[in-house]
Amino acid sequence: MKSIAAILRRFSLVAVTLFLVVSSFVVFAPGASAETVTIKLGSDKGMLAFEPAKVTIKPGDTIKWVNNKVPPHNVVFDASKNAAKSADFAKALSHKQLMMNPGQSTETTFPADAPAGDYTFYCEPHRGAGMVGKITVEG
Ligand SMILES: [Cu+2]
Repeated sequence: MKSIAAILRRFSLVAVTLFLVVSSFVVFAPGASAETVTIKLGSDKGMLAFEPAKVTIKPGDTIKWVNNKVPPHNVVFDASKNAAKSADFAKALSHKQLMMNPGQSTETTFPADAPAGDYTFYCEPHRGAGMVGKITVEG
């Protein structure tokens, strides 16, 4: 009887472990479907522009910023022109550190609870030259 109890206990441990593993997949499944969109800093033709300059994403998606032509560049989200109406939120999305070398990259992930709407961003050194872009987060 003792050995049967031991076997049952072991089995239940395995069952609980399996349950936890499987349920964790279920919980994180929506995160796995999040996408990564690449935006180049500096166009292939050497223009001071983001390429593409306008992107539509869903909450939870990631923007991969790839330093391309005519560096240095950075990414700063406009403190006032953002759907979250929050300078702190804009700051959290930004990458102020200048990227000096082509091929360098950094990422911005929009949180799953990011408010829907437009988020304007720019490159500090080239803002005056029109290096500005917009992310639209779908509701
Ligand atoms: Cu720039």
